[in-house]
Amino acid sequence: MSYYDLTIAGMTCAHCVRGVSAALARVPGLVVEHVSVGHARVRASTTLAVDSIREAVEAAGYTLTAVEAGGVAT
Ligand SMILES: [Cu+2]
Repeated sequence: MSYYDLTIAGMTCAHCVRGVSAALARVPGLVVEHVSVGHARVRASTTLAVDSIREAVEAAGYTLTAVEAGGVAT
């Protein structure tokens, strides 16, 4: 498992935070650590394609603008 810090455009309020949280929670293999306006931190196996994260965010109506892979989560 690795951390991914996601930068997400289009989020403005708590409603957006809930929407993104729900969308990310539906991605198989993804553990949602934290979501705030414009940002999310998730844990995922290194084999999970970033495309899956991108698709979930975009299906919810937001735009994934950056993904930063963090350290290995224990
Ligand atoms: Cu909102």
